[in-house]
Parts: sequence; C-alpha cells; structure tokens
Amino acid sequence: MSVAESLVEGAPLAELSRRARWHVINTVASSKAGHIGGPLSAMDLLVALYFRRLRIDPAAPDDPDRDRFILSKGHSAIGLYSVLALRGYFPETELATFDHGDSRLQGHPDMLITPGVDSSTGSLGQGLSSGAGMALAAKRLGKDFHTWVMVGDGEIEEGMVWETVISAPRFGLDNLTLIVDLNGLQQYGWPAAPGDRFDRSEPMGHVDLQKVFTGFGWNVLTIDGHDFDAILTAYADADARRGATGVPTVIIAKTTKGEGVSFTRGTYKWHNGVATPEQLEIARRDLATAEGER
Ligand SMILES: Cc1ncc(C[n+]2csc(CCOP(=O)(O)OP(=O)(O)O)c2C)c(N)n1
Ligand SMILES: [Mg+2]
Repeated sequence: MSVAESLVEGAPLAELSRRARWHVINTVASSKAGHIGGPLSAMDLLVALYFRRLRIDPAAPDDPDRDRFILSKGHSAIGLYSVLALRGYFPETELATFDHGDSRLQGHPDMLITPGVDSSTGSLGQGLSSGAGMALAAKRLGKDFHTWVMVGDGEIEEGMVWETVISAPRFGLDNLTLIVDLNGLQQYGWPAAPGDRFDRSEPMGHVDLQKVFTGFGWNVLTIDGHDFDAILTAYADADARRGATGVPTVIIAKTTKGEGVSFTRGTYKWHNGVATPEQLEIARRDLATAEGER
C-alpha cells in the first residue's frame, strides 16, 4: 500500500492538512515561485472535501459519474495539487516538478494534463459558470453527481460570478455547491481611507454576503473554514439537498489567509512568496505533528 493509499481511510484530517500545508510552502520554495496565503487558507476545506465527501476514484479520474470540483481561485493550484497527491492521483514526489515547463503541475490548473483537475482556471471569476454548466449537464443527463466550486473573496468582485449566482437558482441547481474562501484578503486590497495606502481592507468586508446570497435564492451556510466538524456538517447538508430542493448551496467559510504557518498567517504579504531556508525551518516546526517534525 502506498503512503497515499494508507492516508485515505480514516486518516485524521488535521494531520493531512498539516502535511499538505508543508507541501505548499516547501514546493513553492523549491520551485522559487508560487502562491502561499490562498492555498493555506483553503487547505482544511480542500482536505475535508477530498478525503471525506467527494465521490471520486483516483484510479479513474475521468469517470463520467464522478463528483466534480473546480478550484476557481486557480492561483491556489499548489494547494489542490498537494491534496490530489495525498489522495493518490499522482505521487507526492511529483510535486517537486511544480511550475516547471514540462510538468503536469503548472502554476495554474490545466484540466488537459493533470489527473483530477476538472476545469482549467486562473483567470479569476470563471469557475462558477463552468460549474453551473456541469451541474446543468448532470440534470439534463439524469446523472446524480455533485459539482463543487471554490472561489476567493477577492475573486467574487468579478461580475461574471454574479451572473451565475443569479441564474443557478433559476435552473434549479441543487447539485451545485459554492464554497467561498472568505479569508478577508486578496493580493493587495483597497486602502481603508484616502491616503492610507498600506492598510489593506477586506475585499467583501462591506457586503453582507449571507443576505445577498439568500436574496438571490441560495441556501446559505456560514461556517468556520478551519473547523473540521463544521466543514463536514456543511458538506453533508449540501450533499443531502441534491435532487430534493432545486436550490443551490453556498458555504461561506471564514478562514485566515496563510493559516498554519506563523509568519504567513493573516497577511496579504504572503499572498505569494518564496520562503528562505530559515523561514522553511520555522514552517517545518509550525507544521510538526505527533509523528515528529516534517
Ligand atoms: C481576472 C484576473 N484578475 C487578476 C488576477 C491576478 N490575481 C491572482 S490572485 C488575485 C487575488 C485574489 O484574491 P482572493 O480571491 O481573495 O484569493 P485568495 O485570498 O484566496 O488568495 C489576483 C488579483 C487573476 N488571476 N485573474
Ligand atoms: Mg481572499
């Protein structure tokens, strides 16, 4: 049994997250380019989805009946690749090729070359529309797979997102679930006040997202995106509504950008970046487990 296989059944989610977070910061350091804050904020949500909820088979990544997942915030690709590797889609050692010209693991997800990637993303704002198309296709074909999409909170400033927020309930897409990684930061953010150029405010801090989504006809769940019990409960709730309600679900997951590593946590400055050897040592200790240090 490979390491990845042994991790699937019953592995503690917290341990998987720590391992995947280490892959993120270590891989980006060795490739010398990549994103950190977004992959780390999304990690607990991704790990819970891939290890406890999605109906998928890493040995059959093109199964037409599989659940779909679209990482619309495609700059967080290394987070997705780390989870796909742990889940068994490709060897963990392949992560070392991240962002190399001839790698299957490009800086942004490419559905044509990477097993387990259901949609190519990176140009922010597009993934929810693709997901709605997949969910609609499932309805038309009489298939019961579930399509999940993750967006960033900066990303939802893109108008195209809202076209689908408006239309998905009209199409009765209860087989579509949107996860908003509400980490309160984007790449830079807006100045909080005129002249205050270095105070980076929340991308959607002035919007009551719960009210807005409810108003557009969505089932809204608001959770702590680092609390596995809350995440799993929300996922189960969203899954249970499939085929029964005609109403899509949005999970507004409050997260912290850069979660898990002391010096990347809560700052836009680690939206992307390359850790120095000294910083990697700190991250290694931050992400140490009962098994010992990474
Ligand atoms: C259409 C488009 N505009 C700009 C960018 C550059 N860009 C990449 S990530 C990012 C910030 C995204 O912030 P958010 O959605 O909050 O992501 P997270 O905080 O999860 O990293 C920007 C502006 C892009 N990839 N696509
Ligand atoms: Mg954000």
